[in-house]
Amino acid sequence: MRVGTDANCLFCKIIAGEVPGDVVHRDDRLVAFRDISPKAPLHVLIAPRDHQPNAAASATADPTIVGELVASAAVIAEREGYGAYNLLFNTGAEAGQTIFHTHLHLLAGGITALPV
Ligand code: DGP
Repeated sequence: MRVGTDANCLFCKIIAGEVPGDVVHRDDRLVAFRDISPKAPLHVLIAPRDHQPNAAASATADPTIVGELVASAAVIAEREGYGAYNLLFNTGAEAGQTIFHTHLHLLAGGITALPV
């Protein structure tokens, strides 16, 4: 699958290493990095390399990718020492989405506020 990027997208730049990010996991399909404004002791954003504006668009463009994000969340949570966690996709500005590159919020250890 051809991986699309958007030159104006912050998360595309973090994925490409052009903007610094505290990366906790990367593979050929996705990159996970700590949220700059954490709402829990563990707050990681897991983003596909392919630029799509939201989770539904990613699922349409690449039907297995959303499952891969969820599976990687389990691996990262376990590696960070958490057996329980929350997952969230914000979709649409009215729902609190601010970065229009698909990302799954992984939160664990006690949420202090919803990341919306
Ligand atoms: P959302 O509201 O669902 O679009 O989440 C966007 C998240 O991205 C928000 O929790 C804050 C985070 N964020 C914004 N800018 C940066 C950045 O430059 N680096 C990192 N690591 N996270 C960022």
